[in-house]
Amino acid sequence: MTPLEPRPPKTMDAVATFVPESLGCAGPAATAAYRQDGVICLRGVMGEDWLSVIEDAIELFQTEQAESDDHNVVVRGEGDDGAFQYSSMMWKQNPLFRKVIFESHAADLFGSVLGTRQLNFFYDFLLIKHPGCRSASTPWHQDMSYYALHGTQIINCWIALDDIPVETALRFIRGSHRTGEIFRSVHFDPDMTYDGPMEERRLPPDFDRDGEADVVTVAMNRGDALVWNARTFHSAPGNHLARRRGALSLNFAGDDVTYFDMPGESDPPDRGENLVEGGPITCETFPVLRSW
Ligand SMILES: O=C(O)CCC(=O)C(=O)O
Repeated sequence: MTPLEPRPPKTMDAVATFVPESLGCAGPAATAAYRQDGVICLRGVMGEDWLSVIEDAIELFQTEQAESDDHNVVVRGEGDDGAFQYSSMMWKQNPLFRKVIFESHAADLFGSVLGTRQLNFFYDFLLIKHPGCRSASTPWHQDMSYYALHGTQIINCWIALDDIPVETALRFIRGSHRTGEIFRSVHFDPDMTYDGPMEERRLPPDFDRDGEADVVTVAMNRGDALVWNARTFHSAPGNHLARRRGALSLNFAGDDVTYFDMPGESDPPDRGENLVEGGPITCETFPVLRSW
């Protein structure tokens, strides 16, 4: 993996940051900033009560499930002390991740940002940059490139499980969700490619070489969350720290989202049950969590 060159701090503005109005509502200022910028940071969304359930879920996953799970990917860069591990759709076999998704206030809070009448759960995604996975940078990408979905109301709610200084924090291109263009999927493992990628789509621009790019970032505390639109470009450096940089991302879909019978490999690879091109996505794999 090629480490990202750190950008000079003066070229990076801060992600708009809010304290939620209540456990289940981000508030109008947060929603307006999400619409405008395509990314916001919400402070203290998960308390230690839910964070400890998430840690137990990870423990169960690592000790009993990860090894036999096809969705679990471990990438170790040459010379790195630690690996970059990521896994999705854990809720299907892990009752503790299910508890967080179905019983916590997450759906209320994140659904309030999306402003939708119905909220479907799309998938869970665990990302652990183990200590010293220095070269495990995450390339510039839009989540939407990987999804077998149409629509604009898809959010990634990325909950920090550790304190994350700017050196290892995510970076976003402010407002990039509004261009309408979806670019080609790029693999997080630089030695891998997706089968049958949609080649009519352009490859993502290299924003690290674009001095004009409006890059925003934010340092996070354990329990804070970033909420971004699936079309917003983002990337992240590797982990140079001697401690874990972990996150649990919960991905939700709203009213305008329909199934895309995408040619080639999607990520997550799960396509739901009996979905048809342009039709609703509600099924066992993408259940409705809330209707308002
Ligand atoms: O944690 C990271 O480094 C990358 C996260 C990300 O890009 C994603 O969840 O889409």
